[in-house]
Amino acid sequence: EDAVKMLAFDFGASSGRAMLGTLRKGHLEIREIHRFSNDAVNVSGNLHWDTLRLLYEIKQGILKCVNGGDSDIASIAIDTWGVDFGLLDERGELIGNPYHYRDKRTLGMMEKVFEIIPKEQLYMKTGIQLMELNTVFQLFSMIHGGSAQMQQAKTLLLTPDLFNYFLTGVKATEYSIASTTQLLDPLKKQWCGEIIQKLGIPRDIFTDIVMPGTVIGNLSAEICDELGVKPIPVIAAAGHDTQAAVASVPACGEDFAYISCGTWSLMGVETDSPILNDKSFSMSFTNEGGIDNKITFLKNIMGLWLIQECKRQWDREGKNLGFAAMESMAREAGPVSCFIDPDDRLFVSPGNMPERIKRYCCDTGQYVPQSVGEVVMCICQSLALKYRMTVESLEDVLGRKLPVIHMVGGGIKDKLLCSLTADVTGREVIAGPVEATSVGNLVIQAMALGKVKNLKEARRIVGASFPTEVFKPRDSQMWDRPYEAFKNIIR
Ligand code: LRH
Repeated sequence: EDAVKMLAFDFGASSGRAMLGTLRKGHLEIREIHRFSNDAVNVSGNLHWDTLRLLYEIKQGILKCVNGGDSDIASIAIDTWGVDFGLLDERGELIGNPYHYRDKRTLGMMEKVFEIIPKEQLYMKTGIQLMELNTVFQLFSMIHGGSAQMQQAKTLLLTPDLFNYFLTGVKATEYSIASTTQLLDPLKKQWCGEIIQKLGIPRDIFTDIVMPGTVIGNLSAEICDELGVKPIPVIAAAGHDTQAAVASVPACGEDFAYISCGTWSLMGVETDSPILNDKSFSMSFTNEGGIDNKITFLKNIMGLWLIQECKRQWDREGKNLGFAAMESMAREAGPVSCFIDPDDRLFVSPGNMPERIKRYCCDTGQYVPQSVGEVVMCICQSLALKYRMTVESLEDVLGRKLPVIHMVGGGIKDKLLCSLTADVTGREVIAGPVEATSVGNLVIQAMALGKVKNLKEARRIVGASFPTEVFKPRDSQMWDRPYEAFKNIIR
């Protein structure tokens, strides 16, 4: 029969999973093989990823898949969060522990870079939203601080490419993840040599760019030996999780807005070419490289990080609440008249989030949320209001209406957030699939294997294989006044 099996590894900032996908007669079935938490580690004041543990989990995933009877997988692909990287020395060994994009070393680096390259110029040349966590500012902080690691570095590999290298021994940079660095020319789809050179970053640490769907190589002989498996092809699908998620949006037409809901909320549209003008710059939209030559024109919004980080604090205090419990407490609390700007700098770093949210409300002269339910409600309302602001800005830049919003990703398990998004934006929300990134990763693998023609067909397959839930807007006018209050708070 014509079934094809593929294995997807999807690493988010808070958890990772291995998903087995089976594509049979235009239908994709997924099965979770392995799931694990991804915990950032603070070492002497610096925040790092536990990269070697993640490699261990990849091996566990492959083993569980093969030992569970599915040794006949056609390919493997890995997607991860954006912007972060590892450095290799001249022998190809990893130098140090890769840093987390929330590490404080980038503090103040944007201003320093803008002294060398004015911010409008940096935006127009890369099309990327100016955010402190971008690779460009991470690298500059190392150059500026005289980092010994940087002096030793021969190769830079972004996180998914680093894992591809650990698995195959091949060094390559996949285009979608490269575009998150703010060092890529979005028109030429090549490294922006001028920016790299002006900032004093060594040009030769960057490897060649390969397009999504490229076969990187087979599992290396050492890995096959260690795991007792056959050499399986490793594909650079979309290295960037956000692009995998967008590829999974089950829309039929071209005209849709999406929100990829995870640690971040990535909200935008798909376009054929980058939008680089004064409006896109002043509204802080990013042009990231996607699948099938598409550009995702979107905004990074803080997202469920706010809730995840509250949960971590409440866990430390011994409250031990699940996300579902937190959601029902928020429903019980009902609408609260206090709002935060989810993207305020105050909320970027890890720590006591409920306390910071209360402080924000107090400093802005608003009601201070008290209970768990009120804090969670304050976050969900504020996110929905930010989505409304973002969809209105998108319509402004594009000059057309966006009546439907597709929400995908783990965050849609929070139905309060989905229904608030519909109510507050006054737009229909179509929610699903939940496993958007893994599903996107799998359909891109299927495209690479020649089993799916293009993105359009991939989306049709997703639509036919996974359920969606529709949220119609209710009482939207009720949110007009809160929206005005919200806009005043965020300036
Ligand atoms: C979401 C994401 C996002 C990036 C951020 C660092 O997981 O990839 O697109 O901006 O992580």
